[in-house]
Formats: sequence, C-alpha cells, structure tokens
Amino acid sequence: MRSFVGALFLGLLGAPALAQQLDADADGVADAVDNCPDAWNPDQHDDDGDGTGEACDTCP
Ligand SMILES: [Ca+2]
Ligand SMILES: [Ca+2]
Repeated sequence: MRSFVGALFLGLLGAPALAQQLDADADGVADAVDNCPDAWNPDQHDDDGDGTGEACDTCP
C-alpha cells in the first residue's frame, strides 16, 4: 500500500515537473521560464527589459 501511495504521489508531481523541464531549444533554460523558448539563448539577454530575449526580440 505504501508503494502504491508513493507511486501515485510521484505520478501527480511528475507530470508538472516534467513540463517545467521541457526545453525545446536545448539551451538549458526550461520553456516555462525561457524568454525565447524557441531560440537558443542560454544567457537570456534582454537589454530592453521587455521580457523577450534578444535572440528572438523583433524590436530589441
Ligand atoms: Ca530553452
Ligand atoms: Ca527584449
């Protein structure tokens, strides 16, 4: 019973944790917090501070 509860607990926590770890551009910054989720920009530079990284900002 204990292992069943443990598995259920991990299952509930595992799905959102996995979503947070998705990293479409493989720059090491998870999509959930990446300011350019589809552009490789591990430095996350955003000089104008509009929340969109330089790597994908159409109006930097
Ligand atoms: Ca990323
Ligand atoms: Ca920007």
